[in-house]
Amino acid sequence: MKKTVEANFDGLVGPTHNYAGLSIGNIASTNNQSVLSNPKKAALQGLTKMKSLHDMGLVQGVLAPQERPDIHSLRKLGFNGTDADVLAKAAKEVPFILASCASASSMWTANAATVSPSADTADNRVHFTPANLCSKFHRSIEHETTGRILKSVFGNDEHFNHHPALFSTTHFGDEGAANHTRFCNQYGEQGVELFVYGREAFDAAKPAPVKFPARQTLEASKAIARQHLLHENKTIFAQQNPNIIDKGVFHNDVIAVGNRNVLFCHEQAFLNQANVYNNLRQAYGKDDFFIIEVPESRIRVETAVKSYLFNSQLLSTSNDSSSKESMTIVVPSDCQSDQQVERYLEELVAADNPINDIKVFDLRQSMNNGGGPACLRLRVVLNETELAATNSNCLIDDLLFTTLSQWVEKHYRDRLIEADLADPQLLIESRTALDELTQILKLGSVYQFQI
Ligand code: SUG
Repeated sequence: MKKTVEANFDGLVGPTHNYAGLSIGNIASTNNQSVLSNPKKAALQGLTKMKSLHDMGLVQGVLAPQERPDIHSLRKLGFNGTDADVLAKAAKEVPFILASCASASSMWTANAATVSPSADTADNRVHFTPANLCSKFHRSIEHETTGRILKSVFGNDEHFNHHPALFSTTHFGDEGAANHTRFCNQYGEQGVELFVYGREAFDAAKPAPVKFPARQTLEASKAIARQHLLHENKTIFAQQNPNIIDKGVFHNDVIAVGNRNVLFCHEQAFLNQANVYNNLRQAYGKDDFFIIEVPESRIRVETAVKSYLFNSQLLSTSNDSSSKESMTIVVPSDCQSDQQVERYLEELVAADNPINDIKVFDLRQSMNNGGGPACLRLRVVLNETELAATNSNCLIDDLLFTTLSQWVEKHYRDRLIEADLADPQLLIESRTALDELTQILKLGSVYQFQI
């Protein structure tokens, strides 16, 4: 078996990072509407996490941000004239739509796509489906550019199979890897893919949240599993508990995380939770499957949403051939602000399970919009041939970290409020920065202003 790794591709925070309160159902986003943002700090916080994972010996990639404000979308809505005219008219008439077109939300690459490793797919290629993100307008305009960026990072047809996003209607609402987890023995072996959905779109009688939207549908998850050529007996569909969506769990990765033989989740994460566990154990097939379930009496769902305990990364720190599993849990510093959560984490790493180390990151800029460590990364399992076929200019090493940090220092503002989004100078700064970035990462022309 070829040496296989799980690479994490983090989204680089874009120059327009701001707090516009765009995501109903995402409590942090709503609560922080109009707070002053710091795009420079946000980007540097993200880069620090990337560098640390690289320093741990993991393969860490970076995905470029998108062109924002998205003048092209505004023009599609009838605004015309020069770019400055478009911005001024949109700011006057529809400030909320301008804010949507200026969001740096592509930074949360857990929502960029669903990825199935070649060990799971019938054509032995790595499959990618960019998420249509059609539940929120500001995110629905990401998938075309996301597709182009993914193709320029994973640009070899022999190893990579790129699909277009699903139909952009809420019947097929798809939020990508945030609702998808893979379990396996070794990364290079066939795994079990778990798709978590919020509702069934074509059956209104089925359970669904009542207060906040269920962003992912079963129909979308099944379509992805079909087009990724997954094996039926290794694919599981589970419904998220609708009650917790109403408490702010807008993606499954806010309440559960998995890696290899470990599922770490809240006891209320899923509907019919015991069935979900049985299905997973059966599909996984070996008896070393760990389910670490946190009871409500220990940590309430609301506390999990606030601290983002489950929006953690579980990183295997032992190599494939080692028999003893060893994992590090990467959590946001917000977990330290809550005593119960902090105490729980101390017990977790001391207990008899594969998780035995904690790494804490200050990701406050992203967290204010509901984006923790797991939101910021897209996992791509790659064997050595596939890794060699990946655009190596997008893999973090000491030099790229320094180059990107300097690039951020040079181009990013350190304060941004909503009124700035209409500033034509911000658009020029953003395009100048991204044009330079495509050269650093050798992406070719991926942005509309370059095509
Ligand atoms: O889609 N927030 C993002 C956060 C995405 C988190 N991703 C995962 N859980 N994987 C969202 O709700 C807020 C933007 C604003 O309000 O300005 C936002 O889009």
